[in-house]
Amino acid sequence: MKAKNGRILTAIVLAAGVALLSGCGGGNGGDAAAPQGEGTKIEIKATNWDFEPKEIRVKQGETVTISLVNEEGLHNVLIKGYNKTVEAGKPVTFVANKTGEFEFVCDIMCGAGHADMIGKLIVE
Ligand SMILES: [Cu+2]
Repeated sequence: MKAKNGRILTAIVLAAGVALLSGCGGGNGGDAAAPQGEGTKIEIKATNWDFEPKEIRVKQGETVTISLVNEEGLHNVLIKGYNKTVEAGKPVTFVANKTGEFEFVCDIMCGAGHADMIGKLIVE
């Protein structure tokens, strides 16, 4: 009788242990659109009043990290269609999941040539 009770107790302890382990491991599904790491790094340099490069080409599904360096003046980069705003010193990482051509512009009133600051993100 004693031995049988002991075995039941062992079974309960084991079951509890398994439940605890499986509870810890799961739930790591993740969002398919969430970027994995930094991906392709692209640095845009802004001057009065231009971007360099003005054209960026990436592949659909590619993870890209876009950063901005203001070499002259105060600018940012707004990528239309992706709705991403990159400020100097604050890189933005996203998955280029939509194909097409997306204009990027300066979204800070930076002076006379503000409207000329236009570039293109091409996702193919
Ligand atoms: Cu501007």
